Amino acid sequence: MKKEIILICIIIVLISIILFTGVIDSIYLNFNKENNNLVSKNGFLKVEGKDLTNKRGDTIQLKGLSSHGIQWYSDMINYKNLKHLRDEWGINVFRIALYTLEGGYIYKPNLKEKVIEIIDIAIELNLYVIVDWHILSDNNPNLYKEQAKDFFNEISLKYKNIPNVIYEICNEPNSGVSWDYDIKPYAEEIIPLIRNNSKKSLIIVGTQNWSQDVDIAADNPLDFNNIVYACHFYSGDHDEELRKKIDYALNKNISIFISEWGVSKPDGDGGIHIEESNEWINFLDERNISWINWSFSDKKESSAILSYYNNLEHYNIDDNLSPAGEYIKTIINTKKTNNKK
Ligand code: DCB
Repeated sequence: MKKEIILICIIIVLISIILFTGVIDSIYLNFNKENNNLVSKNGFLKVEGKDLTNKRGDTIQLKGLSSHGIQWYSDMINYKNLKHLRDEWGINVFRIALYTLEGGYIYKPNLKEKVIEIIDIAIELNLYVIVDWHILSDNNPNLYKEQAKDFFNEISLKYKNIPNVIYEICNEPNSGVSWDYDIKPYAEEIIPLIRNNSKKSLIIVGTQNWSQDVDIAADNPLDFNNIVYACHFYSGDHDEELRKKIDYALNKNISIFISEWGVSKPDGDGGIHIEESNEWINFLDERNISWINWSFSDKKESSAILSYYNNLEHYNIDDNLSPAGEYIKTIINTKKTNNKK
């Protein structure tokens, strides 16, 4: 008799264990499903006045990381790490910086294959992904306009009607290049070409003065829908004065997107500036402005998120964060990420 009771007790305990772990399992699956569904649920992003919204018109704020130049720092951009950044950091977007010069696409057109590889990973992970035509020392986007046209034509045809893919057509025009006479006419050629292939795609347009003079763009905006204007800042130098330009632009009802910012000085180095970064993040969160941090790389400079990367199979990026990386991880994680919408 005693033996039977003990046996029954053991069976009950076993059944409870199975049931209980099953419940845990399904909670876990549900949580993961939420994250896995990001782009399927939100679809093509749309611009409504100054707001970025999902396909149903709910506002959405993207937060994520930018690569460094993929001609130099691409080892760390793989499925495992992007999945980790999505699931553990809560990023919902990744930016691919395709430099034109400095050993970039103009010299190495096969970098396009790398871009495609990363886009495909992002699509598999249900993340938004930005294809950034990273002009910099070529300060005028018209310098390599023909190459830009071919590139964007090809990519937007390949990813025709895929909502994950966002196009950033000129990173940072600079050195006296003007919005009215250089950048706007360039955009007026590139945008129709992308939209002809993929009519709902969101497009980010760089602005004059290293993508800072969004006030000038706001005074003479593009005549297309679903356009966001890039504003870039580095907390080591940029402050209230630049935030005022953003508010000016928002008051003119154009949409601003921080497609690149860093905790450092504008050269990517020079220490991390946490206090000013906090000012910026509060400002952006209050206005639901999307942001992308520079950079997901292990370059020895303050803005890089990784301190060291050794490319081992079992490498864990969280064990190798720089001070910038530690900071960025907390600010992506702790604020509303809108992944739920
Ligand atoms: C931007 C660029 C980006 C650059 C970062 C940080 O440049 F879009 O490519 O990244 O901001 O400077 C840096 C890397 C460095 C690298 C350098 C050249 O972090 O490792 O050596 O690119 O490839 C800005 C942004 C703002 C300003 C100036 C620059 N500004 N800039 O306000 O004056 O000189 O590159």
